Amino acid sequence: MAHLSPPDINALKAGLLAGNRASLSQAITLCESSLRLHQELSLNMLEELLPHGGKSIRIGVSGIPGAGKSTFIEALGMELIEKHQKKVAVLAIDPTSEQSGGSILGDKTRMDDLSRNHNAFIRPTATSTQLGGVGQYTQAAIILCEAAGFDVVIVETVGVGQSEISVNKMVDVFLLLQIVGAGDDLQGMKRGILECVDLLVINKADGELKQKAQLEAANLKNALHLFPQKHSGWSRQVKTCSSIEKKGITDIWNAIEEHQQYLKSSGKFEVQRKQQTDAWFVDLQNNCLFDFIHTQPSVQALLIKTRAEISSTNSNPLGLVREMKIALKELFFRK
Ligand SMILES: Nc1nc2c(ncn2[C@@H]2O[C@H](COP(=O)(O)OP(=O)(O)OP(=O)(O)O)[C@@H](O)[C@H]2O)c(=O)[nH]1
Ligand SMILES: [Mg+2]
Repeated sequence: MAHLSPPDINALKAGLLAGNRASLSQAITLCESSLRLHQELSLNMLEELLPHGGKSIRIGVSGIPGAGKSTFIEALGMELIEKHQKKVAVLAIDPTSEQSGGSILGDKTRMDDLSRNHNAFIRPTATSTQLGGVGQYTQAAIILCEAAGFDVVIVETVGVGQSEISVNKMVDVFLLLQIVGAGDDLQGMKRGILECVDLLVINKADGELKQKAQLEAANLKNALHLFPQKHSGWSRQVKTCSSIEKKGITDIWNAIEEHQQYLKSSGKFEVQRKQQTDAWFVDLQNNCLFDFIHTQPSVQALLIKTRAEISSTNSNPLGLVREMKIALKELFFRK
C-alpha cells in the first residue's frame, strides 16, 4: 500500500457504485492504509458514499477455530445467491494474525464456490493498525460493500480475543457456531459472549454426530431459558446444521429473516444501527485525537525523551508517565 500512488477517487467511487469488485477492493485497501494522504482521501470518499450504505443485512459469524465458519458462510452465501438472488459480501477478520505478525487468512478464507461467483465478494479485513481497532476498518468496509450493491454482508471472526464482541457492535444479527461435543455448558461460555448471540448454531450435525448434535441443541434450548433475554427482547434460537452437506442452512436463513423482521417491527433496528454509528464515530474521533496529538513535533520530542530516559536509567516508569503528563499539560495549556 505504501507504494500506491494516490488513486483517482472519482473513478473509484463511480466504479464502486457500479458494483465493480476491483474498485470495492481498492476502496477498502485505501481505508486501511496508514498513509496520511490515503486516510484523508478515504474519509472524504466514505463521507460521499455513506448515503449509499446501510441497506444490507449485516450478519456476524463467530466460533472457535475450526468450528466451520468459512464452510458455513460458503453454504449460506451460495444459497442466498442461487435461491434468493442476493449479492453477498464476506469480510473475514482474523485477530490471530496480530500475533503471528502477518495475515494467515490467505489460507483460511478459501470459500471456493463463493470466491468464483460474480455475485460474491470475499475480503480479509485488517484487525487493527497502529491507530485503530477492529471497529473502524470493518465498519468502513461494511458501508463500502453496501454502496457497491451487496445485499448481505457477513463478517467472519474467530472466537478468540475480543473481536467477536467488537463485531457484535457492527452487525444486525450475531451467530455463534458451536461444534458437537463442545458441550452445552452455557456457564462456561466466555463472559459477555452470550449477550451478543442471537442464534446459536451447532455445526457439523452430520454422520455419526448428527444425533448428538440434535440432543445438544435440545439441551442448549432448555439451558437458555435460565439466562436473561437479550436487551433487544429477542429470544435466542438454537439450530443445527451441516455446512458440508448444506443441510439446515435454509432454516438458519429463515431465523435470520425472522430476527430482522422482529428488529424492524419493534423499532429496534433503527436504534441499533444508530448506536453502531455512534460507536463508529467515537472510534473515528479517538483516532483523530490520537493522530493529532502524536504528530505534534513537541509531543514527539517529549515521547522520545521519556523513552530514552527509561532505557538509559532504571527510572520508575510510572513516575516518568506522571512527569510526562505534567509536561504534556504545559505544552498544550501554557499561555
Ligand atoms: N463433518 C463436517 N465437517 C465440517 C463442517 N463444516 C466444516 N467442516 C470441516 O471443519 C474444518 C474447519 O472448517 P472451516 O470452515 O475452515 O472452519 P473455520 O471455523 O472457518 O476455521 P478458522 O477460520 O480456522 O477459524 C474443515 O476441515 C471443514 O471441512 C460440517 O458441517 N460437517
Ligand atoms: Mg475460517
